[in-house]
Amino acid sequence: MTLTNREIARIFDNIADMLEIKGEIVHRVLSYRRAAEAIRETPQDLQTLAAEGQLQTIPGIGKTLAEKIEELLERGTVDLYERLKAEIPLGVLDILHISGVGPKRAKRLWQELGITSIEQLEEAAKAGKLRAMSGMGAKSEQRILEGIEALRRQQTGRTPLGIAYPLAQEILEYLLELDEAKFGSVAGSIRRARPTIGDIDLLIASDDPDPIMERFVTMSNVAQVLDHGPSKSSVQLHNGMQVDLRVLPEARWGTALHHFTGSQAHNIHIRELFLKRGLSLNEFSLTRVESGEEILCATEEEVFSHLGMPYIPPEIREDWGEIEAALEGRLPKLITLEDIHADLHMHTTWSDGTLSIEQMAQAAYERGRKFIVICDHSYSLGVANGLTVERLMAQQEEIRRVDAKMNGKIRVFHGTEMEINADGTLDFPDEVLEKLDFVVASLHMSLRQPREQITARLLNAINNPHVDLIGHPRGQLIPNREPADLDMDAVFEAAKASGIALEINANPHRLDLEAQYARRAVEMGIPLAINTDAHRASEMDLLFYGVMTARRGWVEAPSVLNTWPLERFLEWTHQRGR
Ligand code: DGT
Ligand code: CA
Ligand code: CA
Ligand code: ZN
Repeated sequence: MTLTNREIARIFDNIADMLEIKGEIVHRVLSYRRAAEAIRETPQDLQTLAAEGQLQTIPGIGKTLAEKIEELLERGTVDLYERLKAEIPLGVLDILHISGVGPKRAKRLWQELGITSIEQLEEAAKAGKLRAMSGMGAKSEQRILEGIEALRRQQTGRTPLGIAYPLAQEILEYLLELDEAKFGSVAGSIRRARPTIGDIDLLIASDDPDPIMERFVTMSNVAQVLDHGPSKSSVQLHNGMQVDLRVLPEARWGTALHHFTGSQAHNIHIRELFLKRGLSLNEFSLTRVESGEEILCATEEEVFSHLGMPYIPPEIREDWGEIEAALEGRLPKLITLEDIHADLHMHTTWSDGTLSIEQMAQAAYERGRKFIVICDHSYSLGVANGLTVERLMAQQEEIRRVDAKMNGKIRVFHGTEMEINADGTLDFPDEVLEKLDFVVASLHMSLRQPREQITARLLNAINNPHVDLIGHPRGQLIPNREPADLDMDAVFEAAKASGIALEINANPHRLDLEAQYARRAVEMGIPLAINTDAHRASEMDLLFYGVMTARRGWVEAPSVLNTWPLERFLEWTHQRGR
């Protein structure tokens, strides 16, 4: 298979990057860089040019580079590239492409901290581990995280909810500091809790928009002002995200918030219903089509009530049946954060967590949890320092000790997050699983297996009577890793038959099960658990993302294990043979 122009250009770019990391003379680096650029712009096939002996007609390509191209076309690689690759991991080049990280820094991250991929860098920056390197501090860690975010945006065009949501809140709060701003809200896909976000939409009620707009377009994280007016302004931030701000009078708040929350499909359906009643709806108001009379709605409740409907929560405004349900008085009573008082999946220093069992228990207690299950990884997940049977049993002693020490303030149970191996086997035999209070089984490895194989693997875990919960069932990572190719019909049927529960992993990188799947699970009567999978205390605060996702999936509190009183939870596990 012959390399294309693009592939050859890419190899030249990689060579340039690697020479730069090695500290080669600028001239040599540049010659590869320019060649890559010229090759990308060459309209003819390099193969054809080579056959005609015309490679040197490309600007920037002399004898040496022409020979390299010929070798690439013939062999698919060149010695120089192979030598460089043996020396420098390719992942280091990905790091080089993060804005704010130059070749010197990429090299030091690799050599001093052993970081050879963007994922590792992200993990280290979040954990505050980059500070160990001279010249790096909390600020530079933050900038690197922003750079990673911007790079991912270039690839997918969307930002994870876990990034966009806190950013939107922060900007809104900053603007609401002004006296002219009466109140405000995040709107758009963030308010609907979509797992990924295109742009941020903010609304503020005010009679005096100018100072608010001025403060907005001059924020320190603004890279470019796209639009600056009294009712609407838009900016692009340094991380690449666009933010739209609308300022409007309080009397029109309801129609505006409803309009800019969307979804578009929901809005269109609602507008049709209004038209049937002789009313036209837009972001400013309702208008009687015949008389032209305007009806203002100061709240969203008023908008819905003009259609004889109760308030529809934003998370379910997707035209997935919520409008019919509202009209027929059968909207679900969606679960709330307050309904949850347990967390059934978290890690400690026994595997890859950052805190001890006691510290995690304390942190959970401080957050109002009444019971938790410690579920560290099992031994097949070597990278996560997974537990052997011996260590698992030693851990149980410590858990019992901590549970006793907590003296009923919070109950601490012993579980595992058991690896479902690539061949479908499970890490612990039944007689070990019987000794645990709760068993989570998860897929982490070989997620790209073909559908039949990976489905059979998961079914094997579901059908094991000692497994209580499947952790993050589909294995996606937001925004970059697609879910595994599972036959979800088969998964749901097996789950139903075995009485097992499925997880909504609350970590915004996962949100797995996603809303639509959670909804199907509930419709089939399969219990769910909303867990943080926390590896540090701060990750316990991400629970609300799981709740938002559940709400988006029409989930009500009784379907969720974490809302049950302890006695009911224990009864459920006992019924399952514990
Ligand atoms: P995103 O930003 O791609 O994650 O998704 P949204 O839903 O935030 O979309 P966005 O920012 O384009 O617009 C925000 C809301 O404004 C959207 O959910 C519905 C409303 N909207 C915007 N443009 C239109 C439109 O052309 N027609 C209708 N019916 N609604 C619109
Ligand atoms: Ca948006
Ligand atoms: Ca928008
Ligand atoms: Zn986990």
